[in-house]
Amino acid sequence: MILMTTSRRKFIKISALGLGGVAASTTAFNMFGANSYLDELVKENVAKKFKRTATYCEVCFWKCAAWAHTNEDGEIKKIIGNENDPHCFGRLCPRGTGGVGMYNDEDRLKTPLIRTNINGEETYREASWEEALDLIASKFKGYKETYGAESIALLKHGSPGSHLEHLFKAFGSDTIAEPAYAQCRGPRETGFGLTFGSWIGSPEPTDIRDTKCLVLIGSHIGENMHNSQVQEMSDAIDNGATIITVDPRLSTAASKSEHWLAIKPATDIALLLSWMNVLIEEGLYNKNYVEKYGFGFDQLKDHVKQFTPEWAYGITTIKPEEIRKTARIMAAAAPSVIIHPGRHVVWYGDDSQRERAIAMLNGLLGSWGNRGGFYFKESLKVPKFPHPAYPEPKWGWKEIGEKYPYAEMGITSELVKATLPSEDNEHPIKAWLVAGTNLINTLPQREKTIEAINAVEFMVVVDTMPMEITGYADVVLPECTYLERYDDIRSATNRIPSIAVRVPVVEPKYDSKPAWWISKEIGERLGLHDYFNYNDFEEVIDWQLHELGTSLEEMKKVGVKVFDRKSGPLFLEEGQDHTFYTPSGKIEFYSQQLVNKGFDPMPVYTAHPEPPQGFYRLNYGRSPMHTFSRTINNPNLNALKSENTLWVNPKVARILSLKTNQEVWLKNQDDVISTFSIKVRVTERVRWDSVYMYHGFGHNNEKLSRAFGKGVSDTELITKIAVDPLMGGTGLRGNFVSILTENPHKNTEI
Ligand code: MGD
Ligand code: SF4
Repeated sequence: MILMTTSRRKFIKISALGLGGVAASTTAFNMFGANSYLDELVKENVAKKFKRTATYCEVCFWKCAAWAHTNEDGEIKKIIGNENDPHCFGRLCPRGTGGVGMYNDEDRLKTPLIRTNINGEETYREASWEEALDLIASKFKGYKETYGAESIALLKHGSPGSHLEHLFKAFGSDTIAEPAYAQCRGPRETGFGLTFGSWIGSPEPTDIRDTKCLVLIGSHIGENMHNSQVQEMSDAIDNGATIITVDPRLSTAASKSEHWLAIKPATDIALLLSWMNVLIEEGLYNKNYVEKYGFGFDQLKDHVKQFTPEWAYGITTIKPEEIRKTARIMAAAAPSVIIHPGRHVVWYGDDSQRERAIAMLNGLLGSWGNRGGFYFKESLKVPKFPHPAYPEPKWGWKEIGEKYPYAEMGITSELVKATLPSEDNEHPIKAWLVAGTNLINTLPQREKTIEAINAVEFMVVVDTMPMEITGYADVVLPECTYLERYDDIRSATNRIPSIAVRVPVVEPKYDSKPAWWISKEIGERLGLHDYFNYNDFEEVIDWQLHELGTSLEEMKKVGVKVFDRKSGPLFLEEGQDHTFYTPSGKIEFYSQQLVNKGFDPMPVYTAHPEPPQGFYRLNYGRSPMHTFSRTINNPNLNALKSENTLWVNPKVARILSLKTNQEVWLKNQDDVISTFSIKVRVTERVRWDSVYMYHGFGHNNEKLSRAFGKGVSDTELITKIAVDPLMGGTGLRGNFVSILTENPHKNTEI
């Protein structure tokens, strides 16, 4: 079955209207980890000739602070890391240095577009901002009058999201969700929250630079390229830290590890339970720490007694001696050991419990609050620019769809469901505003997403690029890129609190505008002036910075400002009392609150479906050169990696007579066939029971001139999900594919 996009809301391939493009720059990059002497030289030259402007990167969500350099003609020539930034330590990753490609991309959205029907044919016409914003405001007013403001949903990601969230809350809608929760980090926040009473957050409070042992479970630092984390890992390796990687694939991190445990996919909880068994049975856990800070250790001891390495071997395929050896290495390093929580952790539906097992293992080793383990993070609270209190919505994301007791943010997939017409839907969603998220390549079960898009009465998309999602909109608003705008002050948790500013480096190209302006303009039309009581976002930032004891003028000069910690030391003192934000005030090895809500108090292993004969588990991950689907068309980053490949084990290649570079198509368990082909890469680096590809490729909008048709989209093959009963995360890794060597679309027009 090929998923086509024909419907009432016909997908329109937005044409490259407006001004001609500026030539793409594919200059050599200052690659991450490059020669520091060269770096200095470049910085020096750059400082002499060019003007520098403070910004922070939006290529991914690590938000590294940077200096963008422009020449006398106002052209952006270089972006380098801000030397005082704890997120990047003065260096950007290759994606960050390629950020200028977002600005240069000639395929960018150039002007507002409104869906129209000409001679029975749906198309877009260019519109003025005035017309597009008036239309949106009048539609929003209408929905509010008839169904309540709550019936308008915001689906968002990244910086534009916070501006639009302010608009939505001022208007009376809290029907808001983002994929960074239920498709990404949600379960780890639940698992760690239940155990330590604290979310992990971003950046993760992992003291990697001082660790003696780093355990990565399906988290491929080095490929997912979160800047300071990668740099710290490289320092830790230089300092002799042991790296243990648990991954069915020899990832870059695994290749740098003393121990690569090529686990059978979907069995990680069994390994975690048996590691706990070894630590407890051999008396290797951190006894003083557990006694002082732990709750429910005796129940845990009883619980894991049965989960011996021999038991785990039969499930995980990891040999008992390897399980014991690695548990002892962790214990020897403790408390300077990190079992990393990972980031994209929605895998098999029992993800919050797997994350809880990871948290409990850290608890047994005493790494939480200890040097080389997890530090106590701190951030600075940026005061809100004064505005009236938000009205109280009658319902919002919490009331929609299935209820998940530990959901703490909106669940995108539930918003999608609530948009589908159904008689028992008490809270129907009538309109969507989508900002900075390409839902078509982001949400699993694409067919359902498209069904919801067909059902929604009015849809606005705010994006910088003609991504797939824009082709379904009624109104498309072109946002300018992060290099052309102000955004919120960046304040994130870290060892020390810091703030960074994003100042426009250049004027917005074409007829694009920043999200703060779009939100304000819609807000003014909706009668919400008091929530947008400023002319320019510069005023908001300057006011906030003065409240923080600095100013925009100063921040333009320094880009980043660090502050002293106020919450106390980074780590626990020997024997120090400490209260955790859990019901017992301790680290909860046993969770009564889970029992009260009908869940297992401690994680258990459950077998997950296996690939049927002739199928392989579809495993996917990040390319170090790209972020999701957003960067694939970026001229600089596309030049580094333009398509994904299918990693296939030599054993499988032999059975199917596959060769490296051979073109194949994939068909999943629900008969969905990949739209495009993908080239095979035969490699021992992947297990025989799974295949692997980078996420984000396989774009099907021709207007993405570099990305169209290049590689396969993992998302289109993810038609089956396993939902986490604790917080609603959508487990994506239970999909299986067979490999087709003949073009299945030979006689079909795609
Ligand atoms: P992208 O596909 O990169 O990721 O989900 P998304 O954030 O939706 O889409 C980003 C969109 O933002 C693009 O349309 C881009 O053009 C637009 N954009 C970029 N910059 C700006 C800007 O400054 N302003 C505006 N208005 N728009 C901008 C990511 C999500 O995907 C996450 S967080 C994870 S961890 C999951 N990963 C994942 C996976 O690995 N595999 C599969 N199959 N699905 C996944 N879904 C999740
Ligand atoms: Fe940008 Fe790389 Fe930092 Fe992400 S890690 S914000 S892409 S420099």
